[in-house]
Amino acid sequence: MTKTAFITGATSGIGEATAYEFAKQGLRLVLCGRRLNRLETIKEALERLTDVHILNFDVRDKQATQEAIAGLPEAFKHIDILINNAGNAHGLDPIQEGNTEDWEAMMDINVKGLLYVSKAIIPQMTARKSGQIINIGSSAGKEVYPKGNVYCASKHAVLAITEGMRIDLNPYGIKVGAVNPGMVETEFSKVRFKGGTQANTVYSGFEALKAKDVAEVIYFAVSRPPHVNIADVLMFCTAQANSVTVLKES
Ligand code: NDP
Ligand code: 8X3
Repeated sequence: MTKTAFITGATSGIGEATAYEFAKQGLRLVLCGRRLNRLETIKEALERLTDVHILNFDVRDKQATQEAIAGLPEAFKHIDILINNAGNAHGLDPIQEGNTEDWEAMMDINVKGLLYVSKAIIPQMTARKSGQIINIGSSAGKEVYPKGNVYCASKHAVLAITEGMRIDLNPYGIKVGAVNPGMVETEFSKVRFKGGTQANTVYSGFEALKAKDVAEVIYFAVSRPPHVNIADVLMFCTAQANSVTVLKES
């Protein structure tokens, strides 16, 4: 039977690339994000390959999240795979200079939003005793780097939530894992620096991961046989050794 995958943050970057990768493999898709025009364009492109439904909501809004998922049409209600990807960094400041609105955005989207989406979808997985959840963490969830403070905290939380989910959902046979990339060239830095010029140099002088590189690993995880769960993946581009060690051309 064709599986249905629910991807948050599918309007750009890793989420969009995952949608393309899954569509190529024939998975039915529910794609989410706040930018409706992007969702519509992606749906139009992918409908040649698979069935696609789009949901336009902000993961910070608990009620909108619950209602969007509860209102899914019959053909898309049965969700086999949840990819919790929506998220971003907001700002890169030492803690003493941090902006509280940036802090709230990161905790509300990366942590609470992931929980709201999961809460709305997990009950059908426990009822069926099957399903798979992949949370997109980060190398920033494994180590803290200068000025990363609250973004790193949000991704450490994603890792803790992933481990907690894996334990609590173990009796139900639900697979839970995290894919944790290092630097990926997406809209991420444009969002982090609010469109400022700092974003222009983040990926210069080396070849960062592409969104497709991460999407391929996510597809690998969801295409394993029933007895195999990819629990945790840390992936970097070759030039990156950890959060602060990146070999750049001078
Ligand atoms: P992008 O900025 O390209 O994509 C972020 C996605 O999240 C967009 O589709 C955006 O959609 C969605 N999103 C953001 N805020 C909300 C919200 N409040 N409600 C619903 N959707 C939202 O960045 P990436 O693809 O790089 O990021 C995807 C994930 O990967 C994030 O969790 C990020 O932390 C993680 N990551 C990124 C790395 C990188 O270097 N790029 C490295 C490691 C992890 P829209 O704006 O339309 O709502
Ligand atoms: C994104 C990677 O190093 O910019 O999660 O935090 S990093």
